[in-house]
Amino acid sequence: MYGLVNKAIRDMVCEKFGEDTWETIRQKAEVEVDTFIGMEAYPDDITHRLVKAASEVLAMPPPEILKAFGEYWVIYTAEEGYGEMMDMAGDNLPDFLQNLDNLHARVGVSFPQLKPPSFECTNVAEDSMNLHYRSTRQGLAPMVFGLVGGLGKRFNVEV
Ligand code: 1DX
Repeated sequence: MYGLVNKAIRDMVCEKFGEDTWETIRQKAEVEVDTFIGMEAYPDDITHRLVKAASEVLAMPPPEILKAFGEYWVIYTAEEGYGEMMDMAGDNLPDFLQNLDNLHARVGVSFPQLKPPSFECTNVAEDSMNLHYRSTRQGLAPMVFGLVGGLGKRFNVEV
């Protein structure tokens, strides 16, 4: 995954628990890199090791780490250079979710190593829809609950 993801994990841990906790997690994960480059692709294994180590150090199950990270990602990317892109994706929850595949397609033009997940919306009604998440990656589904929750906060709607 692009370094932006690992950088976001690092910044979330540092923000919520401090640099020392991050250092403990990084060492437990046997990750050599400390300063991830956002636009560089890293092996997915690094991300998975960081999540596993964070779950051990923080005594939280991995799905909870992933959920918290999903919420954080929505705020983080809006503040770390992708605010305009996020604004363009829609100004309400259903529009945003229906535009996610386009957003990823646009990112993928500049960053060909992106492996975008797909979010398909069906049965879109006034205040409900079915959201189908498909990914080439295993194990990240709990993050999607956090992502959608983060979007709910962004658009001031209950999810
Ligand atoms: F509901 O893969 C709201 O590396 C949502 O299954 C869901 O393959 C918002 F570094 C720049 C860059 C780069 C911008 F410069 C990513 F290249 C992308 C910013 C999306 C904001 C997907 C990240 C693939 C990396 C993936 C969970 C789970 C999608 C993470 C969340 C808006 C993003 O994101 C899975 C990769 C961006 C960028 C957004 C994602 C890769 C999402 C959302 N994904 C890279």
